[in-house]
Amino acid sequence: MTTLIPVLGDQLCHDLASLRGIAKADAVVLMMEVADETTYVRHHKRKIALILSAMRHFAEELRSAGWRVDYVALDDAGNSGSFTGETKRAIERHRATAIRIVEAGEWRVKIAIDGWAKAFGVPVQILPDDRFICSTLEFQTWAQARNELTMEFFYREMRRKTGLLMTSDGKPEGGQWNFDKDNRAPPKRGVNYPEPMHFTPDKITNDVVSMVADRFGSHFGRLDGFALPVTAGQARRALGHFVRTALPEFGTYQDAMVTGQDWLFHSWLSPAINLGLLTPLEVANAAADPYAAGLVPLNSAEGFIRQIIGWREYVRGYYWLEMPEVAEANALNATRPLPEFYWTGDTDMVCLAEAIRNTRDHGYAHHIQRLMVLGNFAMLAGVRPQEVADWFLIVYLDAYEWVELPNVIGMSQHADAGRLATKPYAGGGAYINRMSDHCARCRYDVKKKTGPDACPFNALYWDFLARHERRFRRNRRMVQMYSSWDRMTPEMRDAYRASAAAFLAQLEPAAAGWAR
Ligand code: FAD
Ligand code: DLZ
Ligand code: SF4
Repeated sequence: MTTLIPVLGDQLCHDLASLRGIAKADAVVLMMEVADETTYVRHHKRKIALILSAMRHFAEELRSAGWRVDYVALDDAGNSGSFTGETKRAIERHRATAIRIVEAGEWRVKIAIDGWAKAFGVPVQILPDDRFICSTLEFQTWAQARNELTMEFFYREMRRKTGLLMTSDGKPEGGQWNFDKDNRAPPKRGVNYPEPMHFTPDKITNDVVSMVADRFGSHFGRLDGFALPVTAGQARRALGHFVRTALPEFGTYQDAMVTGQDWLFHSWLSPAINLGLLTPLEVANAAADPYAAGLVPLNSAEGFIRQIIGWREYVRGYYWLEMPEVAEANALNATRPLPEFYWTGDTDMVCLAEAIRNTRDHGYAHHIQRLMVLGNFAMLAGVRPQEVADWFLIVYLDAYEWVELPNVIGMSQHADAGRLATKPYAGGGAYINRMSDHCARCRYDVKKKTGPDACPFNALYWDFLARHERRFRRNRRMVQMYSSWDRMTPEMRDAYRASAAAFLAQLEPAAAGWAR
């Protein structure tokens, strides 16, 4: 009697639910490199290399721990190219009598797995993914009791549940749940930004990198200089390094953007967490402990922990609550194709060019670059949200649909009609100027309102508000913006709209077929 335990590429955790409570002698762990997953969108080259290298390392570790592991490599003869095809072949190879698997992170894969019991004629046990702090069922129960899915209230529940940053009498540390108001400092001159920890690639990684260069050479992104953590041990070292070198300033500069500084005080841990190399609880604890020891200020510890046990858990709950409809949501009826410069970085807008350079070089841009530069521009320009979502899914090393889609469709494009965020994250040049040093280097003038030399974000911002006036005028969080619009002369309003139209008319659309 052999149980087959498929472990998917983002389930690289030794404490995975499917690996617990079963005798190693009765099981075969199946890991599959498959063409379907490497190409369902044309992922960044570095992302494919990261995932396959981490999978190969994990398989080695499982073998060392005494598991029988059947590892199917991408180039193996007979590889069918799909999870379903490879699982079927493995059942036959091992005469497996049962399958045990942790629920998939993405809808597409869940639907495939749901069909396995019938297709293969063996029992399939699908276990909840308890690496998350909040189960999908718990989130559904929480959501059903509310009209609005306010992240802040969800986050408080997670603080209570985990006890993180809570006093012994059940109050939040520092008397407040959220210290975001202390976390909006613009960049200062003379700040020393730490580098993330680099890991020299070993033979496994070098082999994968060569294979990716050969096979996926036409995909977006740079592959040279690969130095990411690919094992849990390395990821833990990277976490320790972040806590020591960057966490104390994380909160203060969380929203800042600086030309040439690709990480600032951010952790760059999302790829490792999303792969399963680190659990969210161990990451959150690693920030709470130095706070308790007086080594990290509360605004930083709280700001960081909120991202992990608040936002990350919240978007995952939202994904499973709202799928599959949310993938097609387009509340603002945006139809413009993605501009070509999202692929080339060839734009005079320094804020966008910088974010795209960082994305091409590392498969990374930090949250404010994603939200207030790349996402904001796409929303103001009226780019079709599904194209925006495909782009984000392709280019970021941490992008899996469960986390990418809510952030794009809900948070950044407002395409879900405000289910995730009651107000669109729209901003003009003034916001980017306040939070970055980009505008001083830009050929556009951030202070100019209209005309060919004016910062395009300014006219696009007002044009967006004008285009969607019927939807947003009554939004109580946008009253101030519409009263500013109302105070403008009709000539000024016309000038904004004409400037936006002229800018949008010269945008070159990306060549067809870029996503798949
Ligand atoms: P830090 O700033 O150091 O934050 C710490 C951790 O908090 C991150 O590692 C991450 O695990 C978590 N986190 C922070 N914000 C979020 C969030 N909004 N949602 C989920 N987790 C969060 N994150 C992804 O992991 N994958 C994505 O595909 C992704 N797509 C995004 C798309 C858009 C349009 C936006 C606005 C945000 C997106 N995010 C995504 C969230 C966030 O930008 C990244 O998690 C973060 O930039 C990762 O870098 P870091 O590890 O340095 O994060
Ligand atoms: C993203 C990705 C890629 C590029 N390749 C693989 C792969 O070959 N094998 C695998 O198991 N997983 C891969 N992944 C991650 C999967 O897309 C992810 O594990 C599932 O979609 C479930 O979220
Ligand atoms: Fe971006 Fe406008 Fe500033 Fe240029 S001036 S960097 S386009 S915000």
